[in-house]
Amino acid sequence: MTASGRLIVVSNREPYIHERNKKGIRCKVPIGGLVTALDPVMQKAGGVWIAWGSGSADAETADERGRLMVPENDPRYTLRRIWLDPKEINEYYYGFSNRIIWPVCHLFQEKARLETEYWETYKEVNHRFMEAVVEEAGADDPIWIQDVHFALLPSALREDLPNNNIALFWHIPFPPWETFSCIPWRKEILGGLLGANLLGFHTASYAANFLNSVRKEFPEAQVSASAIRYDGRTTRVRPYPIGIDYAGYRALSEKESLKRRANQLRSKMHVQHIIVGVDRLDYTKGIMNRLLAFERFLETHPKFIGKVSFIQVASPTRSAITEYRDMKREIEENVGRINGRFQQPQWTPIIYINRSVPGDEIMMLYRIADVAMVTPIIDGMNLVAKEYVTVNDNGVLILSEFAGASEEMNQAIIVNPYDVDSMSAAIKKALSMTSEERARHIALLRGIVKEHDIFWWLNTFLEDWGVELGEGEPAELRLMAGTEPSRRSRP
Ligand code: GDG
Repeated sequence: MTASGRLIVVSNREPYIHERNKKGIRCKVPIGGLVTALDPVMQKAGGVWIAWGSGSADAETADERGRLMVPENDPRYTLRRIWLDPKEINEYYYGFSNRIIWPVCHLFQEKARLETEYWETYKEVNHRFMEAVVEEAGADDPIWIQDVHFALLPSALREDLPNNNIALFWHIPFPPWETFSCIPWRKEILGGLLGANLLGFHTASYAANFLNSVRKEFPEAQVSASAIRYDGRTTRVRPYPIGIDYAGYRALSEKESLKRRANQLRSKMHVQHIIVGVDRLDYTKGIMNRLLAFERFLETHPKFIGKVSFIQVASPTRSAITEYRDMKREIEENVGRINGRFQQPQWTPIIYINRSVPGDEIMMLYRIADVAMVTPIIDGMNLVAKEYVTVNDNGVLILSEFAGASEEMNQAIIVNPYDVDSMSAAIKKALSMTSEERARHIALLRGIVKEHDIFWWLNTFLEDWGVELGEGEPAELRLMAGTEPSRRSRP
């Protein structure tokens, strides 16, 4: 492996968002697996992260080219923000990414809105990002593109950067060709991806689905079990199951203040058992069926009435999209119905939290929950499953067989998220396990998460990619080399 230049990361969501409110400007770290996973990597490696500047105070906290150093209190790398207008946001992000690629890749074809304007704007925005990458990248800089928002970027970059090492990681499932092919622009999307030297997916089956789609759409390509030779270029295609910052989560979970607050919360709840679910409020996450399974459990095991509460964090996401608003209404109606059916003056069956909860409170919920239900209908990986077993010392994980995480974490209680009865039985099983059984269960799962943490994922990916990252130059040196300090305006 040879030493490489600076790492250039491209993603839709930026890792630091500046928002203006009545009190002034606040810097937020957005929720979601991608930023959770990649920020520690960039903090270690340095480089440039190019992303959509989505915050109301993003422009005033960056320089005239949209650049600033992050994180604010310990600047380690450059964030280059790209500005999108409302039409672009609507058609490229909410439209193409979230109403075409997202539902189709999660096997919800019937939710896909195959609008040509979405495709046209997606192409334009990919072109804009391409220009920014060309401006930022030197000839030796590896370019790591994140996710479905930039499928056209690898090929688009080849005109100006023919020899750069380009990789793309696809964070969601890749469906079978029979499903993917409902997208009219499927060939252009696949062709765009083939500009990369390396394509990563969470699981072997997603990688196999991608390879098979290329076989179907590009019969002239030579496709092996892990590589494609097409148009004079080789693209390697491999599975890399993403992990979490295991040591970081462990350290947090062992903080005395967190333990104390968690114990206080637990004792205030006056129930014997707590079950937790933590998800973005997305139709892929299986929240509705999970609530129905909890209802079925109370119905069939009435001795648990008054003794177990279900805490569901459903953090808001993509609420501009009709399907998300409809699903939210349906879930909230059912929370109300189930609570109305079972509630007692001293006890609430389902505690439903529909806002973004601070990270330390999520940790507390993980710690106090005897059971975590991670039951997506389908999910690329699912980091919540990994976070829970890392933070909790004596709990039980109920995991969907259709979450990418179930490939590695098959010692969890594995369920079919469509099957409400079997999920209800899984709750019974989890709540009946002895403390020793639970301790063994969690230790086994934790071992897997520890072994395949985010740094394992990163190192395995980089090694296959042939990229070696330095420790990152000190921030001062990079400032001298041309990055303007951000113009902070504070009231
Ligand atoms: C994609 C793929 C893949 C959630 N609510 C709150 C909150 N969270 C945090 C969790 C976890 C993350 O967000 C969600 O992780 P997922 O893995 O479920 O991610 P997606 O956003 O669906 O992302 C997924 C991932 O990419 C990585 O490749 O695993 O399959 O769909 O970290 O803890 N965090 C806080 N408040 C909340 O209310 N603080």
